[in-house]
Amino acid sequence: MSQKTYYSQGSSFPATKPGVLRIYSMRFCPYAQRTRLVLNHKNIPHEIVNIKLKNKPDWFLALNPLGQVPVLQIDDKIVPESTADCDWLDDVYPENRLQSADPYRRAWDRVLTEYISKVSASFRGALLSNDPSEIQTNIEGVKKHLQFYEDKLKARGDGPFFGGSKPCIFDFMFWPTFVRLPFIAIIKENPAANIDENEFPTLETWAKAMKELPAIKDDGFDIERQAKFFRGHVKGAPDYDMFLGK
Ligand SMILES: N[C@@H](CCC(=O)N[C@@H](CS)C(=O)NCC(=O)O)C(=O)O
Repeated sequence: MSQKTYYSQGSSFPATKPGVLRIYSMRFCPYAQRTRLVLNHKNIPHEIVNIKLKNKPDWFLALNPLGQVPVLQIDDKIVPESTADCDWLDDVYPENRLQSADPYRRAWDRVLTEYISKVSASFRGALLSNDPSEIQTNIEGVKKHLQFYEDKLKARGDGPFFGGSKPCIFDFMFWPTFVRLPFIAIIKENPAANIDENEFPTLETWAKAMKELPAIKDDGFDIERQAKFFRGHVKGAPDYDMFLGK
């Protein structure tokens, strides 16, 4: 199977192979990116099946009635939801452990993960609004939430990562959201909407360290390509095949 093929309604189910881990993904999805990053960081062999989310195959809906990517599958085990996926991967493939052995820290990593929805809500609010004052309020919201993460990371004091000298699951949960923040300025064609990294020096150091991780480098995230996909997506015409093979 080519990892560059997308599967849509009417396609036949690509047969699984015994013992081969598979991720159902979509290249531009931040949640699927979380799971792909963890797979790559932990060097877990896997195959990728890309799904056209606007036109999902029936067999995909049977696998995950929520109809969302990512989903992991190995033999008769199926795990949807990026957070569950990544915890499960970390337990089954313990090399490069990502969950803290300290229960308190582990609990807080989960809290930090939950709070990402606050960043995402303000981010989406800014992206989807055409009202300048609403956009500005949402940009302020993003900044307020970033300040929360800046303070938490600084308080941990053992960075550069939220996991300390090595990344933890939360680092990979947060990255796909964080790395998309320049979208607001790109989509709104307003450089003033850019979030100045200097305002968040601890997060800036974190971002530099994250960019050096092989899993992040290999992922090849490109904000301009992502923005191009997003423009099609909001018009109801996502081009899933965009940049395939490039
Ligand atoms: N809570 C889910 C969210 C996953 C999600 O929203 N995925 C989107 C793509 S980015 C999706 O599959 N949407 C289904 C659709 O567009 O129909 C997770 O963390 O895995």
